[in-house]
Amino acid sequence: MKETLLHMLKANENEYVSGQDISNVLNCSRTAIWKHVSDLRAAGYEIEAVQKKGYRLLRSPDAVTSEEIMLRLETERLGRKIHYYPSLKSTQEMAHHEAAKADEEGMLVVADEQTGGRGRLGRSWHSPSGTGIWMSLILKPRIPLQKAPQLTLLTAVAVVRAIEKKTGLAADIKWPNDILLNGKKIVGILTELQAEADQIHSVIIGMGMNINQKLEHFQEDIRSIATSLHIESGKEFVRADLIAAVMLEIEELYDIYLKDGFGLIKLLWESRALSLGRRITARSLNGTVKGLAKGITDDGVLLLEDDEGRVHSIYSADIEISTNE
Ligand code: BTX
Repeated sequence: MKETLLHMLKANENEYVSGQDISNVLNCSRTAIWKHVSDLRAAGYEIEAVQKKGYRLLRSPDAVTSEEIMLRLETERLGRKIHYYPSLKSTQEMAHHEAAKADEEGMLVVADEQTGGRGRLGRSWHSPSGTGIWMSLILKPRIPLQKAPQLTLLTAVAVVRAIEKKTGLAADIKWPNDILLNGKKIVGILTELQAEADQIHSVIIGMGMNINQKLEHFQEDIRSIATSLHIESGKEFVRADLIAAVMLEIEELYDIYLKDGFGLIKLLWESRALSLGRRITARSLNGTVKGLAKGITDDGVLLLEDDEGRVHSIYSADIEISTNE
């Protein structure tokens, strides 16, 4: 209901929408309308109410609420069910909880702020309120366990394409899950699984996107490695617009992936990858390997040729790209 009201106000921006029209569409009383208007005001919308004229929307906040995303969403399946939280420890943690209960895929968990955002290997992800996009998408593909990393690469391509469409900025992908702008991290992707034996039950794709942060929003320890769309362009972006664009890109690529496999996604990924053909250092729990990044396999595994000509399959690691070679 609140969503329909917002839709009506936005469709008639700068004009009054009469209480009678609203109550006809929503099929509710004037008191109920007033309650919805109060809720929207509490969420940051400036709505003018004038007797005999009706309601007029003056300003919308840069919110990542379900209503703001839904207004912009063009997907068929993904993101059609949204759980929004003003503040949450981690959308990833909440999505795990939801994924275990749901049979359908496509649910999106979004938070305006995360107090315990997670990166890989127990690292933390800085997620201040009102600035970035912190969200987790639940997918339920029928694919074998070892193919799950392909979805991280698919997501990286989708996010890069969405950023380019909405901002004109061309970001690069650093295997496996970082998206960089001018060499600094703008997006982190965390893919986690719920599986039984060899069967995937759910894939939970966490995305942390730095959008409107200024440099001082970042903690000192990451200022030299992190950036935001605002820092790189000087502009401010509507976060819900970017969320809708990311959902659309993921859905398009995911449909291709389910129908035709990883082939096209792999090509798209390779065309955006920073590390291929470069000398890199891969650090993982199993040790450090240095060498030439030869490519990725059809499962999304990185192939690294060391100085003795041996090719290593790297499943998970932090990559450092040599700058002088
Ligand atoms: P990662 O382990 O590759 O990166 C984590 C590292 O990135 C940190 O150790 C820190 O150095 C740096 N870092 C932390 N916060 C930021 C930031 N805001 N911008 C740039 N660099 C940063 C990458 O992990 C995967 C991150 C996924 C985050 C999403 S947010 C929604 C979902 N919920 C959740 O708890 N995690 C995911």
